[in-house]
Amino acid sequence: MTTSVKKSALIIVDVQNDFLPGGALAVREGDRVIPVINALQAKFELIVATQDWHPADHGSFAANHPGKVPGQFVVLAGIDQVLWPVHCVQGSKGADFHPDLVQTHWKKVFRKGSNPQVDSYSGFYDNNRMGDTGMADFLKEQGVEEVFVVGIATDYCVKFTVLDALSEGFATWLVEDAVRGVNLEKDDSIKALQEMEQAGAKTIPSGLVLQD
Ligand code: VGL
Ligand code: ZN
Repeated sequence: MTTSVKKSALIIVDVQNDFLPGGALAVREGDRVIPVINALQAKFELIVATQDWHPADHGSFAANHPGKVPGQFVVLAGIDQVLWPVHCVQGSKGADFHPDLVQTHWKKVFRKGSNPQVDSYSGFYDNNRMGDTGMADFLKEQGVEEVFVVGIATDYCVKFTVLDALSEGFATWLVEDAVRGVNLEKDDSIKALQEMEQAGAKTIPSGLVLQD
């Protein structure tokens, strides 16, 4: 869609209760993406979602590193890891998708972050690129050439999903009003958008996608 005839997929990243207002790792205005994403879904034949899905002993939780608090760093799987509050624990309400998010036409959900030893921001690969959710192969088997990425958080899981989508050869669009960021530092989302564009992603407002 949108100025091309490539087969497209919508990738909905981590629209889970813990990332929404009132959640354990609440993203400001995170809930605002929901009506936008619901409208967009009507435009796509192929929709997939990612779900942050951590065991309680996950190494990205500050609570699992005595003396550490969220925002501090440790080394996890050889990579600098910022520590988070406990969030998206497998089977918890915080890990559920928001009830207002329409799920009826999803083809598949890709869970990530289940290995306690490494975090997984991208919906494709763990942060050390060892674990693979299978999403790249799935999309390729479906003939997808182009992906539109939406959801939370612009500066973490959305960004790394976009960068991996590009590295897998997908033409990649970021729907700019269908994402929100954590912004540990106030410009993180803006920087993330610049990084994604530099890597080859295109940004587009939802209005243009809906018009098509
Ligand atoms: C996310 C921080 C930790 C995200 C997931 O979905 O962007 N951020 N886990
Ligand atoms: Zn997480």
